[in-house]
Amino acid sequence: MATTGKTGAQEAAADNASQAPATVLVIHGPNLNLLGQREPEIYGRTRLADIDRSLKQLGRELGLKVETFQSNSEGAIVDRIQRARGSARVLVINPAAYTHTSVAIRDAITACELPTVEVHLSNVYAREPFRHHSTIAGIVVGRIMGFGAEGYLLALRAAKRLIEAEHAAAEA
Ligand code: CA2
Repeated sequence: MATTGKTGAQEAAADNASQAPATVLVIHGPNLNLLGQREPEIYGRTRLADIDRSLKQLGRELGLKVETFQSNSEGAIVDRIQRARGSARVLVINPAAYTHTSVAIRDAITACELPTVEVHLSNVYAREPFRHHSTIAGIVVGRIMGFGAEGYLLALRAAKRLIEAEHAAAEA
């Protein structure tokens, strides 16, 4: 896909001028399609479709367009991140198990140059040691974990703040 070649601040200025709502892309990694159907003691009873519906509703309230994407495939997630460059303004991602293993997803996030918020339903530090390492922790703006499905809504509010900060920087 062609990119605009603009910086984040230039994108912000363009959004402002056109009054188009900024797009936030939310990506859910492998097995999150099972949310609410298995292991509710760890991941809660809320289904992924309910999370996506809540995100779109909050997006409307915040003046944002929310696009959601789930895949069990690392390559499909990399492809979706690449396509977001130049169209989305912020990336919110729960890479699920790929959090702990994927250099490819880390490299895609770096290449797309989008400010990124990492989300986890559970507090990974209260779980097995292999969940303590995140390949993307060092390149994201911030991480939200341990608040269940609510964490995605907190991340969307954080995304709104990031976009507002870019607008302010573009106008300064
Ligand atoms: O806490 C999180 O959000 C995780 O990213 C979830 C991943 C896990 O591998 C990470 O360490 C932490 C697992 C997602 C699997 O989701 C399921 C949902 C329902 C039933 C089974 C798995």
